[in-house]
Amino acid sequence: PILIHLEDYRPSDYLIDTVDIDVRLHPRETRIISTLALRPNPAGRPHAPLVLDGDELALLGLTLDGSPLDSAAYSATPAALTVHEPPRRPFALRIETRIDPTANTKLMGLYRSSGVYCTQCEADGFRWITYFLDRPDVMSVYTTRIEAEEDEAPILLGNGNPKESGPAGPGRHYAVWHDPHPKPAYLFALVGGRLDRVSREVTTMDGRAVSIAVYVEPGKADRADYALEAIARSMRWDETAFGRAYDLDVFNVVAVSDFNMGAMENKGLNIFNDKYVLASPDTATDADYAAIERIIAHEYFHNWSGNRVTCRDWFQLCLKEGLTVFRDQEFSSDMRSRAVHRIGEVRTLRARQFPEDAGPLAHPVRPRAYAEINNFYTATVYEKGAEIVRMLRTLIGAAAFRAGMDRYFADNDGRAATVEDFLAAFATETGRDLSGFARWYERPGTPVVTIEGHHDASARTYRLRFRQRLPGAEDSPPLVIPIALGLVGGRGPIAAACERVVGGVFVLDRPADEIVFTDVDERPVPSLFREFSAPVRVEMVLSDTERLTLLAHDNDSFNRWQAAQSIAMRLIVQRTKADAPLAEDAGSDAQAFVEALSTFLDAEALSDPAFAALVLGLPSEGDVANEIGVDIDPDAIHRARRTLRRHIGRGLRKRLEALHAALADQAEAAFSSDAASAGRRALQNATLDLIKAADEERGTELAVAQFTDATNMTDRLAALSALATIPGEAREAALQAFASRYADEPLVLDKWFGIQALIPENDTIARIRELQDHPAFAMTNPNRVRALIGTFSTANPTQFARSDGAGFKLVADAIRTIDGTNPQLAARLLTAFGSWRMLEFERRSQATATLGEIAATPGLSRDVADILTRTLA
Ligand code: HT7
Ligand code: ZN
Repeated sequence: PILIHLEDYRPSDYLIDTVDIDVRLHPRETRIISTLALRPNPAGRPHAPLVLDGDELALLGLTLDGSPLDSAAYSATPAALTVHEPPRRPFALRIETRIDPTANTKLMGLYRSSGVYCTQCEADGFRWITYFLDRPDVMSVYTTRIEAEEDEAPILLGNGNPKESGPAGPGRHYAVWHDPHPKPAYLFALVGGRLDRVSREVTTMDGRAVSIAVYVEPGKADRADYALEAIARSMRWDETAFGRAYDLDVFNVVAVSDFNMGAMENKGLNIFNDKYVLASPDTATDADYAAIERIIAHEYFHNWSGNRVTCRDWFQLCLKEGLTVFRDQEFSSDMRSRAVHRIGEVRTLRARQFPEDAGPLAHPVRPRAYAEINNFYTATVYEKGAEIVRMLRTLIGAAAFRAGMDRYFADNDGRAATVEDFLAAFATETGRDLSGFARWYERPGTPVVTIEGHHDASARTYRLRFRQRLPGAEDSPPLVIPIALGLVGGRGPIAAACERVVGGVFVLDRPADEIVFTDVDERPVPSLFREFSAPVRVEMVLSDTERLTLLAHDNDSFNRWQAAQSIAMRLIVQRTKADAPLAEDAGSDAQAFVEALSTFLDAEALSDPAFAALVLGLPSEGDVANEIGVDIDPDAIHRARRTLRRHIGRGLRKRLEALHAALADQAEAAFSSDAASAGRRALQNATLDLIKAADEERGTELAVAQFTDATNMTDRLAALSALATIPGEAREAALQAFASRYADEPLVLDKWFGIQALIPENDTIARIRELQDHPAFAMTNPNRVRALIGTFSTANPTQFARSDGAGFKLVADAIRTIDGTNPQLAARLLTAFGSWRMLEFERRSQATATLGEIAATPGLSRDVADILTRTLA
């Protein structure tokens, strides 16, 4: 594959000050006339040819300053338009192209989703619409004229503010939009279609009236209110938390049903996957509401971190994505429970980013080379990128962080910036040298921090020794690791002094270091990496008793949860390795844990149900596989986890029943999506799950009742999930009832596809093959594919990694089919094979054979070929 290297970056030879783009929408023959005000870039090469990017384009017309160009003066291919000797002064190029939006199944560039014209230009989709300098450091002021049949597309939306609109010949109309803020082409967007709308006014902190609106498919406006209010909350929060106000007269969000990712932050015109817009109590779970709020906020926050300050090149992707994830995390924490939210973030990081960093697709947060940029929208760039920003704040403190952010925005407004520009703002603000810290952007892999503690009773000291290493890169210079910590005793946190701990944080910036606390009378338990202060693996030998001290007495909620997880992990790993039959496991080693959970539930379940639900949740099968790391047998992990759940369920049985009943009684008559109500439902459903683990019959009884009586999707779906793992009539009847009730609701049927994809039984593969023929399923719709095939490959390890290879084959077949229509989607599905080397020999051999078969497929896309080459390397 041809690699693009960061070190080869050079400024564009030409700049484009303004773009006037005229788009005449037509299902098959959309015409685009784009007029570019070009000039040589003083920082570029003099006398360079002008090479504009294209992809599968046909040139219909070309003029320079109003005159047609001589055919010898330029050359045009589907992939590039080259003007050999352009003028050495500003000049205007008028380019006419024609495209077929209906045939566009890649969902990049201009395409149609359920008849609605929409665009997706990040990372390099604009070149599918017209020839352009399609790189983020070329920033232009855009005016967009959109013309369409009035019947087909009564709504016409563009970037920026609406300027004029009116009739354009019989049955046709047009609208002109102008965006005064210079932007790169990847933020260009337009929409044309028949859409319903909800809207309201907001006033910014500087007194600007802004009309915010959400556009959805006809008939779905009643499900758009939550998203609309989430926009208003996001705007307010960015003003308060970061001093950032909105900068246009309108802010529009459009929901479409065919979309490759979650959403896109186009300037003033965010386009969303409808999964992250539409919500009603009957169709959306609490997790859906939280995701909608988060993604609405994320895309809105890009208005500053991404749009006003954009990226110089795609190697700097984390500059906008990591920072914006950090911002959306902080927003969600402020809207909901901070501790509960942080635990959720860390679970995602460990489930998605840690394995990526440990496998063949590992890359630095700022990659140095890529073959296909669309394959670098990864957990590493997004989630680890956000952790780096979080560590920076921990290192310099909240006030300096805010001042640094202000400086970053001020110094880089209207610019295409780099990671160096970002760090420079904080270095200047604090006077600190951040060059050591910058290594986080360059080093792939999850660091391991090993810690030993020693209490000297006579000296009344407690010594902590730290060592850090980066597996596979042991000789690399140390990272700067902020460790938030404290000491905990049998009655709670211990106030002990240590001069190297400032504001509760010790900074480990050497390969090894040690710190000493004084005035420590009792032997303490260290509470380390509070709030998960750095994205590392921690190795420290602690007994279950010590961990239970943390669960009971730490004042850091994250570490209380972590203590319970660590014990559960040890118990599952031990059972996996022993792999004793269910009947032989008496569970005596789990007794203390079960008792501690019981005490915990009595004391806290009803005061913080959301947190209690997390403490009751065991590490997933994937978490356990990642912990063990080699020779994985997913069946053994599944059995071990099920056995432990059964012990816990049996040990807590009475309490669980009582809690389930009490929580069901507390349910409000009218549904509320707020965090308190969601927490109550989370705990109720966690108790149901454990009751089922202890006693399938009782679990079925409770689940059937809950399924029938549920007044919201969270409870209905939790009941269905509980039933889905118990073979029999009750399961099939509930699945059938659910499918009939939601036959006309594609997004809800996705949940139904997903639940069946998760069934850990041998028949699941046959079930999935059958579901692929279900009228509601389509290989061309990314949501459907992710719900059925994606859920199977990422969350059903026993069936995906079956030793006969049937699971791998199912997914490989889907990848090959999808690659012909939507390479981005196919490549994402393929990343499920990223952990194949962890598997035991037989499964590993099956994975190699399947990957080999994919590799032998003729005409693979660059997207899939890139992931495949790296997965097999
Ligand atoms: N900035 C966006 C990333 C993106 C994307 C979105 C939709 C379809 C294709 C895409 N390629 C890249 C979304 C975000 O992270 O905010
Ligand atoms: Zn983003």
